[in-house]
Amino acid sequence: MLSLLPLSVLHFSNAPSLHPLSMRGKFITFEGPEGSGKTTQAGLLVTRLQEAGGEVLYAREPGGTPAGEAIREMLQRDTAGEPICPETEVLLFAASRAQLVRHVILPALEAGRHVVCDRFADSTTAYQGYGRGFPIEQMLTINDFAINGAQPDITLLLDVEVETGFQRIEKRHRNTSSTWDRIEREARVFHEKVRNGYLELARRWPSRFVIIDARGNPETVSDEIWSKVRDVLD
Ligand code: T5A
Repeated sequence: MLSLLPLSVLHFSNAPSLHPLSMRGKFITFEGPEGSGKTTQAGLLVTRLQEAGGEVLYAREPGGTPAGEAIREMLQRDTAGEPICPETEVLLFAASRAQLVRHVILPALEAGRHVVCDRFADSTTAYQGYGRGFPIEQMLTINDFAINGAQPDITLLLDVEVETGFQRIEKRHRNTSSTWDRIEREARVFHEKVRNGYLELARRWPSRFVIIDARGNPETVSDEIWSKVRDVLD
């Protein structure tokens, strides 16, 4: 859900400019289980980065390009007209990502913009790898092919109990009359595996991942995120 951000997935605050490699923008990704507050926090971070004088681009996954948004519809809303098999699901997420990286993320970073991405490759490892049970190393190989070297400088893992996340989503569905999407409808045990998978990934790459306790109010969580992101900007 894009609650705090304009419908457009692109967030250019100024005209494009070219920078040497040393001036590349920072690539910041948000990860976490359903309802952990990624979209809320991504919006708050974009504002803080802009207030600090940065040019920032916001993107989300799946989606963020015309092709990616079409894939998103298929994945979220079952628009394919047939059940999506798990292998196809992996490849569709990867296809959306490959397009986003090449058409949006890498050009923005090379132009000196920071990129804030609402989910990225770790989502595939967590959901399709740990959640669905595909071999983790296979997921990592597919991710590497899709991301073309675009590794995040920092990954903010918003960690919250599955139950808490679902209470938030439930409330949002009640307030906005929206409906549960295909992956939200998965059993709680699937979402527990996803959460634990994320924590495993954070143990595997401690220099890239930062675990954020996402149970607090949005302002407290945002302050903690900002203190971690500032370390990367310096
Ligand atoms: N997926 C995605 C895969 O399976 N594999 C992949 O490779 C990729 C990329 C994407 C789905 O696709 C799956 C994962 C997902 O199931 P999505 O619609 O983009 O679907 O869903 P999510 O990314 O999960 O986004 P959500 O909107 O569901 O959750 P967020 O972004 O974590 O939470 P947010 O900020 O929208 O907040 C949810 C609600 O909680 C409130 C908000 O106001 C909102 O109503 N809230 C808080 N309430 C209390 N305290 C706080 N601190 C709060 N922060 C937010």
